[in-house]
Amino acid sequence: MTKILFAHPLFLSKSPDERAAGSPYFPLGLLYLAAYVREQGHQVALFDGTFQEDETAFARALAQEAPDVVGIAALLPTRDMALLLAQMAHEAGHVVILGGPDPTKDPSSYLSQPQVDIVVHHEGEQTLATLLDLFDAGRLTTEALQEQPGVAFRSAGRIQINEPRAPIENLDALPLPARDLIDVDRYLAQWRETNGYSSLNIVTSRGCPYNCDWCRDAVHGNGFRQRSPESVAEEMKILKDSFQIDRLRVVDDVDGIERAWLESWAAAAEERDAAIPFEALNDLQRQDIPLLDVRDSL
Ligand code: B12
Ligand code: SF4
Repeated sequence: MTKILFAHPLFLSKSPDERAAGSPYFPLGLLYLAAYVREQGHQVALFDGTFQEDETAFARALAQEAPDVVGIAALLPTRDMALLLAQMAHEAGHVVILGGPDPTKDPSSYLSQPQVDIVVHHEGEQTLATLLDLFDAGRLTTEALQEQPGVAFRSAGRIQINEPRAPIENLDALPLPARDLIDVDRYLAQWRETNGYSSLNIVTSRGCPYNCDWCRDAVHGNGFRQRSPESVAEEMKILKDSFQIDRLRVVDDVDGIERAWLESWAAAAEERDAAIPFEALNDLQRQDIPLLDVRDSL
């Protein structure tokens, strides 16, 4: 069993814009990864920079958790902090893996930094689990990485970027995000203080069938995959009962594509007393009165 410490390198204390927005969401990608590799038998811990003073808290987490591997997520605005945490983990002797939307877009710009050992690009669950299995077996070597889809690494002084891994087709087979690893109440308190209501994020699908130039190589690819309405409604029920949230934020790449799905979702949520008002990144051209009626029931 390999122990991995995941890290979210966003510190509100160092991000005036995020602090002013007062609407923090913990990135669900890391929680999906943690739930998945935990289910595969690996040990997980998580460092959340959000409410920490500065990066010295990460040094404490490294010492306390003593992980084998450190996995850090990065977006463009958190790149510098992700690389700083990677440096600290590298100096403390851990294997350092970076992943998320920005390393996916440009693995080389991360691997050109010596503190980054491996980049996982695109959807991360299966690739990361394979890397942790290899570590466990003492075989996390450059030779073994040659065979692995979804990774980028340095080999003989050059950066090698392997093909993406085939996407997970059945999203219902994934365990729910490991929200037990974060301080959800702290997030909700922050929401209530700044917005007067509380909100948590949720994923109902992955991928997007469109091809807008600026985001063509999205993390979850061109194949649109949707969870079943029942699985989403069951997760909503858990969130509603456990945290009494006022709203949901649907963080799918794109939504509102399949009207029949939305109608089934509304029915499944009503059946379970799981309906919660939600917001999403939706193209307004897709809206019409019947659709808004469906949404009104959530
Ligand atoms: C929802 C969303 C938001 C929401 C919520 C963000 C949150 N904190 O949850 C809001 C609206 C707040 C937001 C804000 C911003 N966003 Co945004 N957002 C998204 C969106 C649509 C989905 C993200 C998501 O939750 N996906 C679902 C999860 C399950 O997937 P995931 O996070 O990608 O994780 C998977 C893999 O990436 C990988 N992975 C992730 N982390 C790690 C770590 C390791 C170690 C490993 C191995 C793998 C791995 O495995 C995960 C599971 O498969 C993406 C679009 C996209 N397709 O990625 C843009 C996206 C991530 N956002 C983007 C941007 C630019 C921003 C902003 C900077 C916008 C702005 N100017 O303010 C801010 C930054 C916020 C911040 N500081 O975190 C860009 C990032 C581009 C880049 N190169 O980094 C994206 C990719 C949109 C785009 N196409 O340009 N965003
Ligand atoms: S996720 Fe949005 S911006 Fe990206 S390709 Fe799909 S519709 Fe276009």
